[in-house]
Amino acid sequence: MRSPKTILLTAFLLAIGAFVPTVAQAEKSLDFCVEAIETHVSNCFGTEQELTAFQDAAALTPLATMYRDINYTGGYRSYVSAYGRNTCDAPSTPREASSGDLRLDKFSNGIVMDKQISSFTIKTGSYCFVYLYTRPQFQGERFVRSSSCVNLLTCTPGYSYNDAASSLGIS
Ligand SMILES: [Ca+2]
Repeated sequence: MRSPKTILLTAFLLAIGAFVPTVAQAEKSLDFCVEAIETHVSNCFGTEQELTAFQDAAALTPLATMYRDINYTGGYRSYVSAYGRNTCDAPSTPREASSGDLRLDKFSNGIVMDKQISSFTIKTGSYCFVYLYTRPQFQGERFVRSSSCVNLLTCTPGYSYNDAASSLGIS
């Protein structure tokens, strides 16, 4: 018997499938992405308008967004729950959202994310935490925060994690 989660995931994947032809037809660079935090499935588009339309159609609210520059500017990459949740469930899933190697991920402006993140937002009331690691595969120094950080040069006392993250988790 299928669990409610399985049914929800199936519905989500079907919703994604409806957009696949759009992606396949586009010849421009598809760097406007939203990534499902549990499955690591990314949906990428050529413009912010296409990305926003996709998120709206699937009723997706990003739980966290990473930005290349401070003040939530520059290129960005957003992360959502594949199950349509508006909250994180860290107690049962320690690292439900993750990117073990940011050299493989790009911001919306096409720039590789590794050692470039300078600010991030966490959806208010989501109970999500962002974990930044200075080395790939969740190794090295770790920075943890439960609220948005407008400037990684200043929101860490002592040691700056600006332009330092090589992997990240959200939970
Ligand atoms: Ca940066």
